[in-house]
Amino acid sequence: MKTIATISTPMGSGAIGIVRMSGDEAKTIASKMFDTKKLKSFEDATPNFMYYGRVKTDSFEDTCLAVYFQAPVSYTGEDVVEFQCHGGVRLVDEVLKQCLKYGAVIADKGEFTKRAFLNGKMALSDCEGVTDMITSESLSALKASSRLMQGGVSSEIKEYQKQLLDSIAELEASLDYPEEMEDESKSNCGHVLSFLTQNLQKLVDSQKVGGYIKQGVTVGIVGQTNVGKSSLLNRLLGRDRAIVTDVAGTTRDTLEECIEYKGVLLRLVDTAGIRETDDEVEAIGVERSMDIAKNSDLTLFVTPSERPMNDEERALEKSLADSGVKMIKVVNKCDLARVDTEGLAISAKTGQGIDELKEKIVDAVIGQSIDASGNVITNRRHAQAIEQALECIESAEQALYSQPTECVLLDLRQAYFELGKITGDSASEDIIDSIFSKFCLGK
Ligand SMILES: Nc1nc2c(ncn2[C@@H]2O[C@H](COP(=O)(O)OP(=O)(O)O)[C@@H](O)[C@H]2O)c(=O)[nH]1
Ligand SMILES: [Mg+2]
Repeated sequence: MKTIATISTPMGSGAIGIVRMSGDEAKTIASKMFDTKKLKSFEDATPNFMYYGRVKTDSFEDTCLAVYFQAPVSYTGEDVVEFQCHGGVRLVDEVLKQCLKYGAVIADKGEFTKRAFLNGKMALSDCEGVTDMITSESLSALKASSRLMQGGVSSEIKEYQKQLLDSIAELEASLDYPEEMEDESKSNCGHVLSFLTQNLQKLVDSQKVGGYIKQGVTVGIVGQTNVGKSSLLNRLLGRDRAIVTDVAGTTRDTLEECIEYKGVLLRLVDTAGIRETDDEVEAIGVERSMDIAKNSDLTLFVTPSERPMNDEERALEKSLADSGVKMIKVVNKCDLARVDTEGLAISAKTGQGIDELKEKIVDAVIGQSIDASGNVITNRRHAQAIEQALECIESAEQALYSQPTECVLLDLRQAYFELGKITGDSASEDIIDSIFSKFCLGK
């Protein structure tokens, strides 16, 4: 394979800019353009050792650090050289050009990681963890992707593949022996299949939480006018973002702001108070509020504490509950008279109950799963492969005592194949290319 080179730090001026090469020629190319007092030639570089020296291009010279990683103990599994130069846009460009001039070719997006995959350094799902980590917006997303990258998911899947293989081998062997042995193998296989179904189903179910972790949780704040929705948004944000007045109908449009709580990204959406109105603009706002109320991952239904819930509020609460909306009933202004007590008492004014509310929000959508050591599926592609594998396993279970063993074997092999799409054993070239094309340059 050709030696590839690219700039691995973001475009722009910075303290340091890194130019990286991977491939058989990396060290030879580096030795033509980098000198250090420590070595006669960079060809003699000790692996994993940082050298201070000068990088020379046709147009200029700079002081620079260089490091060599020897195959297979490198990110890509090939010989790798990294130059850490001063981080000027033109500067790193010139260094890269020099690498290309001496025979390297420019790397595609994600090509370093793709080579790591092709050289067996990482499973495909581990590689996906790398980009997920880079694009993580919250701590929980970062943790889940870091777990993915470190092989949490791939090693679990590989374990299930191993169990499938063992079952396949046992069933195949039993075909050559008398019937008693086939019966025993079938019974063993039945146990393995129900174990796999249970565990794979757990992974599929974790998808929902996985989505919350990756994309954040949308929290709609809804209720009638003047109940303190905008004040609650401001209090949750810790700053005055939304306009608050005692004029009913102040908020007309929806307004979204994010906070992070316990590592989870919460997308808070303040809405216009829901009421009958003749005002055309406000009416559109009210329609949007209903949309948010119904389509959020979680809805905070706010009522004021100084009066009992009125008929419209009860009707609204019922209609939301009927449409399956996940809801927390919040009673605001509890610093005033306490008449309505059906819900979590808070005060946007004094801050009372706010921490408890945040806790409840995260608890309602993520529950205990966030810190659990279990793997969470955050990737649709992985979920699909597991769902396919589950279908095959189910079909194998049905066939086990009603069809010839060969039919069962077909299903088991297909299940094995489906799981292999996650780790990359059986992913098609198209899929692999499309995954790496989403990587950033230089990764
Ligand atoms: N006493 C008290 N007043 C509040 C509280 N929250 C909001 N208010 C007042 O209620 C009025 C309406 O608040 P606002 O946030 O605009 O309500 P919204 O229409 O639901 O967005 C304003 O005068 C706020 O100062 C609270 O917790 N306690
Ligand atoms: Mg408001």
